[in-house]
Amino acid sequence: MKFDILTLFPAMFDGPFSESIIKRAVQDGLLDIRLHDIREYAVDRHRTADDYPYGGGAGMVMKVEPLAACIDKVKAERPAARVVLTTPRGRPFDQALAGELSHEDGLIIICGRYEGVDERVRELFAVDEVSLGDFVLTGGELAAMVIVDAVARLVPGVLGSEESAAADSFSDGLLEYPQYTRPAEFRGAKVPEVLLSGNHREIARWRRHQSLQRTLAARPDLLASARLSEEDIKYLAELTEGRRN
Ligand code: JD8
Repeated sequence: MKFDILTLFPAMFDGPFSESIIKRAVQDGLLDIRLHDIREYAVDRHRTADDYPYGGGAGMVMKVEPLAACIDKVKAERPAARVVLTTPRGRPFDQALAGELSHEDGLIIICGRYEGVDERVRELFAVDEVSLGDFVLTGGELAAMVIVDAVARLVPGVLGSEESAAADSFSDGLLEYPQYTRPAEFRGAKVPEVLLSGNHREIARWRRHQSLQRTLAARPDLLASARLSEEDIKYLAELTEGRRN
């Protein structure tokens, strides 16, 4: 899968793609991540990438010419890629969108800065606006890193057979059960007995119940679209019984 990231701050991306799973996937040729410095496409003496907003107001706006020149260049190299613009007004990014994007041939991700990008970028190019969530970042770079990470791990071969995206939180729409490793007791805190029992049916049951409990407590909104069995529904009824709500 090919990622092309358009940014004024390419150095921000040095860290996250140089470690662990993403690093290995790049080395293995499963991912091709390229960074494009938008400032290199500014042709004036000062390589200006921002300017004052028409109509006045606070802050600066990312200029259209350098960004358009950069998009033209990258699109010529990647004609089949989908273009994504990170912005707080975009479609909320979630696991379903990550899955959708992972089937694309390539992604061109535009990182805005300042107060945002000149509106004509959206007008002139077929861009899909994507938001990480309802909070404010200083620019689109961190959002782009999150999108690359979440999409890349869904590309076949990126996760080893050890990992595997199938059993994740969200694959069945519930939060994950608690995890433990050795030692069996630490500072008096014990690993639940059932996990040491070797009874795999009981372990699976316990984990499912933990997932249901946690989802009910922290994210009850997820239960509406979770894939639940008759048993799950019974268990949830038991949990909510006596709460009288
Ligand atoms: C891109 C500029 C900052 C945004 C004024 C200063 C995504 N979930 C998210 N939160 N914030 C962003 C995001 C913020 C950005 C840019 C993404 C470019 N800013 C601006 C508008 C209001 N501030 C984001 N994805």
